Amino acid sequence: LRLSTLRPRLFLPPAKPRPPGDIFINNEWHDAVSKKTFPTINPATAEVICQVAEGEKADVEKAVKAAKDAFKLGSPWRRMDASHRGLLLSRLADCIERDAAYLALCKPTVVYNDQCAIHSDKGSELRTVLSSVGCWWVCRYYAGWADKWEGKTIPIDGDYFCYTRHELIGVCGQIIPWNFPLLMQAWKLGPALATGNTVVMKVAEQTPLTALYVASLIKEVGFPAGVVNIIPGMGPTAGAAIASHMDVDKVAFTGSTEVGHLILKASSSSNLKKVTLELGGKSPNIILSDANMAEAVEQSHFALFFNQGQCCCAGSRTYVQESIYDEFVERSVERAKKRTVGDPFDLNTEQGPQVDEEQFQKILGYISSGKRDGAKLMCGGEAAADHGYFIQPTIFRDVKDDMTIAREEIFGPVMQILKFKSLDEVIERANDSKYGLAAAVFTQNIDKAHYISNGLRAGTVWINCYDVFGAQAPFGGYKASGIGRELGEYGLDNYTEVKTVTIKVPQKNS
Ligand code: TXE
Repeated sequence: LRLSTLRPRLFLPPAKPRPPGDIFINNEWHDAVSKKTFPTINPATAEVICQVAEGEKADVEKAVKAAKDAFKLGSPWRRMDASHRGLLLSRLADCIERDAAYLALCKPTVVYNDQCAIHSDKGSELRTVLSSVGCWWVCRYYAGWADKWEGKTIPIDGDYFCYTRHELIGVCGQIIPWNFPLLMQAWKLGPALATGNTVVMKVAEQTPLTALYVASLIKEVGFPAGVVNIIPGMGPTAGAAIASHMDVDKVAFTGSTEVGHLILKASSSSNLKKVTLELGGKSPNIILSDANMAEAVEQSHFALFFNQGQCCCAGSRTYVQESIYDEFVERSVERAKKRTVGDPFDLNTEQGPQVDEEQFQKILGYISSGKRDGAKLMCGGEAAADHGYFIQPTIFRDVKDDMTIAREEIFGPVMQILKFKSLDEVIERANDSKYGLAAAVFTQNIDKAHYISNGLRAGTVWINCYDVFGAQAPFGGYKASGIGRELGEYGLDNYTEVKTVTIKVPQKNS
């Protein structure tokens, strides 16, 4: 993606008042049944961008009915060749790639379904948005799987022929967060559609706009009506209605651990729908004394500050071996002070605003708690502008394991640097968390790297790197960080029922 070629596309018409009708059901746009709307806010200015239809239970009912109808035997979607499902996903990837400029750069307007939407509700810095527009890779990856997700023939005893079919689960509820709106949408839609399911997705109330634009692309590429339905709305109303719906066969959720508990409860008290969860983290990032210092400092900076720290797998407990602790802290502070905070649409900006006022206040609260608990504030610690939700890159040293800032997910640009002596000690301390999403080790000693990696209770371990993702490699959490895996072949399991078919045959021969 060359920015120079995209620039002309920035000169788009000014924002028009948007007509209502942002709920995407049956490939059509609907008002909320209640006619309610909610404002979506530009976090760089704290100003309202526009109003968006607010879906609730009644809208979820409509969407689930559409998804259920699209899933009926004999429907165009059920009759479609698997290879054609793959083709549609692949075309969706093409369209997202084609419109990457709109999705990533458009502070002004984009058109979807003859309406205008403004795309600055996330306020992420441009480079991050550009990388999350890379969600087309995920769609393309799963497009390839559509006609390759094969069952088996199984040699059971007796005069029988036995095989398995990998079948769709049915209506899948998908509830996504705001920190990577496009990526989260692609991570959920890719495997669900490749395996032939239908979808009712609730997008985060902070970031509805890009998801709605993608809805218009879903229609454009020709997915049959009702296969994908997208509802902007609030968690306790629209989200909860999906999680407890008797006709939703599976729910996939990414968000807070607290809401993860609610989703499981809703499943257990409704129809025991299958549940996959991708929840919070407090990921340890371990720097051994033999690590390449410059590389470790830069990668640890990236591990924590990437996407304003709003990353479930942020390296938010930086454990540094004692002999290099002071130098590491000093160099990390130097790096953090150089971090450019500002206009998220300026290419030189490294850090934009936090997503909303709630997150902004929550992070400032954690900074106060760090100071109160006796951690030493080395830089930052305050709001970075007098408007919008900007926070200074912040570093604490002398952080102890029992401090709140070392135990809870801050989800902001606040780095905790802890000291350790030995490998076994750091493994034990790293694992002493309710979370287990990701971890990293920096060392030049491969034996130590393996020893620590094998000892860590985390779904992903990076060695001498951080936040390296591939559509092909699974991602998900141990412990309270989640249930199930997304991405890769493993991600298909979560959207598949396995049916065993056994046929009596006159005589079996080996
Ligand atoms: O999350 P919520 P919030 C963490 C991070 C952050 C904290 C709170 O620590 O500071 O969670 O963020 C929907 N039934 N993560 O409040 O509420 C909601 O509308 C059904 C980590 O934004 O969990 C949104 O679509 N759905 C995380 C989605 O859940 C409900 C990413 C996430 O919102 C619901 C985001 C309910 N009762 C936050 N209540 C990650 N793992 O990446 C809310 N929702």
